[in-house]
Amino acid sequence: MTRCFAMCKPGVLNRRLVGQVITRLESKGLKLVALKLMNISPELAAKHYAEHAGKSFYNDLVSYITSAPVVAMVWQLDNEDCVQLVRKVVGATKPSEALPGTIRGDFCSHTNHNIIHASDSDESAEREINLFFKPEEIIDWKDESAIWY
Ligand code: FUP
Repeated sequence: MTRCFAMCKPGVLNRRLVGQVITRLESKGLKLVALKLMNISPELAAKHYAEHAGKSFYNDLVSYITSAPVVAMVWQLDNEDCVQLVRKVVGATKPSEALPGTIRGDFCSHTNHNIIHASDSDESAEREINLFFKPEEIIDWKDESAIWY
């Protein structure tokens, strides 16, 4: 079993796109095991984006991610491919490189507002899931339809 942290970024609620983003990931067969509407504090933003501290876009990134509520999610798959699969559905970081059919390819046009975050490795997934969710907020429900995906 593997997991991936994902997050609808500020603006997605305003654009009424949360349902469509979740639908893309669900339709692929990914299992939603945690979901939370929340505001991100500057402290949490700094921890989440620690690897980007000092980069030219860092300050904009932190002020954007703290500017409005986000939808934090944990997705799960019963094999080792969860992060890779989520990132395929999400698409490339730059909307100009994200293929049509991906979430970023279909719903955004600027890198700094690229609609969704997804962990880029199993290690960052574990770190980010622990940053955003308590263990009891993750519900690994029994999935009787998994054999069909
Ligand atoms: P990703 O893993 O695809 O979200 O991409 P990164 O971790 O490289 O970047 C994190 C976020 O920083 C992106 F979602 C958007 C922002 N960013 C910029 O604004 N400009 C850049 O040149 C690169 C990233």
